[in-house]
Amino acid sequence: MGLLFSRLWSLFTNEEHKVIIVGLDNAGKTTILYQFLMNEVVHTSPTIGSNVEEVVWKNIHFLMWDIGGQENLRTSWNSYYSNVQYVIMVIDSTDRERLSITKEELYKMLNNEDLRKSAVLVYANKQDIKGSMSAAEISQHLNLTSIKDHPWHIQACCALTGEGLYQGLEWITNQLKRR
Ligand code: G3D
Ligand code: MG
Repeated sequence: MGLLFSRLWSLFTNEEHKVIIVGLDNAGKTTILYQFLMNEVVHTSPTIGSNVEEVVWKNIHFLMWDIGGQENLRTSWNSYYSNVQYVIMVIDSTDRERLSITKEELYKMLNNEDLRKSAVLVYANKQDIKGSMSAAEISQHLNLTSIKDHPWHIQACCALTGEGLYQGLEWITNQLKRR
C-alpha cells in the first residue's frame, strides 16, 4: 500500500532533480549514464557537447546531463550549473597523471556560486583494472576531507559491470531525504 501511494504521489508531483556528470574525457561518464538508463554497456564515442537523459530510480526522477570532458569543452561546464542539485564527478582511477587536473576542476566547480547548494558524488571508476587507485587514495589526493561547504561522498565503481553505481545513487537519495 505504501509503495502504491508513493508511486501515485510521484506521478502527481513528478519532481525532477538535476544532476550533472562531469570529469575528464575517457573517465567513463557516458558509460555510467547509459548504465543507469538501460543496465547494459553501450559502445561510447567521445561526447561532443552533452547527452541528457531522464533516469528514474526508486520513483525518483533525475535529469542527468553528461557533459563532454575534453579540455576545450571544460570551460563551458559552467553553462550547465543552474539548478543543479547533484554533481557526479567521474574519475578514471588508473589515470594518476591527470588526477591533479581533476582536482583543479573540482575546486573550481565548488567555488562557483551556482553550485553552492549542490552535493558532490565522486565515482572512483575503473576499479576492475589492475593497479587502479583505491577510493581512499583518490580521496586523499583530492583532499576531500577539506570540503566543508558541500555534502560529498566517494564511491568506488566499475561502470562496465555497474558495480558500485547504485550505492552512489543510494547516497544521493539519502541526501534527498535529509533536505
Ligand atoms: P567519457 O564519457 O567520460 O569520456 P566513456 O568516457 O564513457 O566514453 O568511456 C571511455 C572508455 O572507458 C570506454 O572505452 C569505456 O568502455 C571505458 N570504461 C568506462 N568505464 C570503465 C570501467 O569501469 N572499467 C573499464 N575497464 N573501462 C571502462 P573505449 O574502449 O570504448 O574507449
Ligand atoms: Mg562521454
